Amino acid sequence: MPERLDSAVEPRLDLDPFSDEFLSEPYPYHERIREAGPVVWLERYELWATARFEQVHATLRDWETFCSSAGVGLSDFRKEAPWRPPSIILEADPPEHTRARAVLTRVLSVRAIEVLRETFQQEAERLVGALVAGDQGAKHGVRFDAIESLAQAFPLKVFADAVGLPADGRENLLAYGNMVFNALGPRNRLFDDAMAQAEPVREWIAHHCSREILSETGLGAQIYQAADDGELTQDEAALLVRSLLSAGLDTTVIALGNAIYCFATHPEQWQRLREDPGLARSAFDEGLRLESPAQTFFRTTTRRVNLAGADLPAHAKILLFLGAANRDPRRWEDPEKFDIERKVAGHVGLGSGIHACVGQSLARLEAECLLGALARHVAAIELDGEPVRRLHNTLRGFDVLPVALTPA
Ligand code: 4MI
Repeated sequence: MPERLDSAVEPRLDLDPFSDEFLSEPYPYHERIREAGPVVWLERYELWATARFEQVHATLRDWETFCSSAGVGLSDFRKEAPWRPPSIILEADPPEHTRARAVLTRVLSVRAIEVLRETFQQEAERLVGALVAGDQGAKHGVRFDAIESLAQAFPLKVFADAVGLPADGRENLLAYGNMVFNALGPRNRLFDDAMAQAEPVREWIAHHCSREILSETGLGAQIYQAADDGELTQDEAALLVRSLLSAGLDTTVIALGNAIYCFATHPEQWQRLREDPGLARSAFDEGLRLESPAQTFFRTTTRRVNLAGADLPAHAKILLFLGAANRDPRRWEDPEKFDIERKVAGHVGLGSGIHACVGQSLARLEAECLLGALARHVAAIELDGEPVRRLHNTLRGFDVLPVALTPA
């Protein structure tokens, strides 16, 4: 662990951001961290942390000082062996990062994925239409678990199809994603449980990164095409497909679930969306801001640096509270309000800078199609029982979200 410099004056806090208590209801803790100072020292893990928008944003953008190649979780890859070979995009710095990023930037660009829109729209109509028609006679509307029936069902179909995965076994992506993101935290019970649950699917994932398994036209095949064109080695192509499988499913499932939760608890915002389904895209972003699926990431200093008065030595880990930055009253007016018409651009729910989510256009396309179809077919959406939270070292979302829909 890095030594604290003698001159360090930043506030010291004795909180565990990875405890069940914190993860169940993080926002009061976020406020304590934000208000204690721009940069704080977390005694329990002996690391720096920031929950303010300005410092989170600045840290994300300064990749030369705050690097990713030592891992973006608590573990420092220079001191501890990672649990899997590092990602060549997430856990890399320029210049290595640049080559991998260029391939995914192209394959996942707005223009490249526009060809998926029609299929996504049809699938969203089919899924929502079937749900709404399923139980017309029900007195209190149509009742189901929105996580399983919407937030999981839709990406499991359209994202996995887009990548080019076979139909069989794709639900393995859920357990794998759960492990990838839990493994960014400390070795607590959540970490161990996620590892144990995903152990049986690790071989399936590795196998499904190979060229022979993937369809000839999907995103996976396009990554292998980049290898054929000399941009990547074949091994790097397999690792970039692994990145798609790691980061592309669980995140969107949680984000869609959180958006549905926001609407179920803010009926007036649902009515706004119904009046103007064109708001679906920015509504999704407002959900990302208010209930950020990726709550935290770490960076590691490459040199001694002063951050808002705190003197950080080289090789120190810093914990960034993205979810808290997205509710920082210094940056957002009425930060706790779900307002789908707010100017939400600039939130850090998808990061910022060279590592900002490379799949964000694909995620937004999924959300636009699913929320748009719901807006056209659903007059009202309400909670229909207690949602069950998923406690998770990085992601904030639900395991179960019982809802009742009134068909339009
Ligand atoms: C930011 S979430 C994430 C991104 C990339 C990867 C995993 C998770 C990966 O494996 O490259």
